[in-house]
Amino acid sequence: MSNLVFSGIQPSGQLHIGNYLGAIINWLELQEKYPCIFAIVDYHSISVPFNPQEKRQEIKELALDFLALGINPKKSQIIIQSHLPEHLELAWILGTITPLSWLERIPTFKSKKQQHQQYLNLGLLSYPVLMSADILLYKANLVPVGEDQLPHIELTNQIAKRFNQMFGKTFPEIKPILTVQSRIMGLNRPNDKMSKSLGKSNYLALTDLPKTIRQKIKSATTDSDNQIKLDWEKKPGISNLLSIYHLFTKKTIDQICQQYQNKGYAQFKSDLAEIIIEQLSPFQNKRQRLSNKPGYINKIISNGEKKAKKIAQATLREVKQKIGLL
Ligand code: AQP
Repeated sequence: MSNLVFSGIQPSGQLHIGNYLGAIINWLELQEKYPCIFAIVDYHSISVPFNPQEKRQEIKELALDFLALGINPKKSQIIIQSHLPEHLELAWILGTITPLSWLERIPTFKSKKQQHQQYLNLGLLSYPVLMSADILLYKANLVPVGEDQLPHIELTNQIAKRFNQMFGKTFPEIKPILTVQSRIMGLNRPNDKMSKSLGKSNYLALTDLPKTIRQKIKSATTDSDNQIKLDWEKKPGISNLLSIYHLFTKKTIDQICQQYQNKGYAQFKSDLAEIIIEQLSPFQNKRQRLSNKPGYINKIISNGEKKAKKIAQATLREVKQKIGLL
C-alpha cells in the first residue's frame, strides 16, 4: 500500500501559532516525501455558530494561508471539503455503522457541548464521523494533526476496522503524525490549548502585526518568580513560552534557560516577540503578494479538486458496491 497524507483545517477565523507549530509544520515536511491532500473543512466549521457573511472570506483567507505557509501545489492538492459531496456521502454511510456510544465519549464533543449549549446540534456529535470520512475517502494512512485530534484518529480506525469486518477489507489503518510539541497552550490560559474560540488574547495569529505580537507576548500569563525554567506543572505559562521560543529558534530548552539566567521575564518576552515577528515575516510578505492573485489561487484549488475527486469517486463506488447500493 502506498502512503498518502490527508489533513484538514476549519475556516473559522485566523490561523494561529498552535495550528502552525502543532500541525502545519509537519505538512510542510511530509509533502516532500508523500502525496498529500490538504483540506479546508468548511462543513466542519458550520457545526458551531458562524457568520454566513464571513464564511466565504474565511475560506479564501485559509487557502491564502496554506499557500503562503509553503504548501506546494505541484506536490500537494488543496481542496475545499464542500466542493466534493463525496465526503458527505461517505460520512452518512460510516455514520450508520458507528455506535452512538463511540461518539458520545469523544472529548471534543463533551467540551463543545458545554461551550455551545444553545447550539447543540447533530453536526457537533457526528463531526468525528465526517472527519473519518474525510480521511478514508482518499484511503489516506498518514494524518498530521495536533494532540487534541488523537481521539478522532482513534475513532477513524475503529470505524474503518468495523467497516472492513462487515464488508471486506477496504480501508487502511491510519497513523497520526504529531509534531514535537503537539499541544501549544493558550497565552492567557496556559493550562488549556491555544484556541481561537477562547478570544484574541488567547492566541497569536500568524497574521498578527508586530505591535500586536509584542503586546500579546508581553501580557501572556506567567507566574511571579521571574525564573525561566521548564516546569509544566508549576509554571505552565513560562513553559509554554519557552517551548514556543525553542520551536521558532531550534535552540534547546537548556540553552535558552542558560541564556536568560538572571535576566527575568521582561527581557525574555521582549526577545521572544522579536523572534516571532522575524519568523512570521516571510509568510506575511508572501501572503500579501498572493492576496492580489485570486485567480491563481482558484486555479490551484480547482486543479487539486479534480485530482482528489477521482480518488473520492473510486472509493465511494467501491464502498457502495460492497454495501449493496450499486
Ligand atoms: N493549540 C494547539 N496546539 C497544537 N495543535 C493545535 N491545533 C489546533 N490548536 C492547536 C491543530 O490545528 C489543526 C487545525 O485545527 P482545527 O481546524 O480543528 O482548528 P481548531 O482545533 O478548531 O482550532 P481552535 O483554535 O482550537 O478552534 P476552536 O476554538 O474553534 O476549537 C488540527 O490538527 C489541530 O489539532
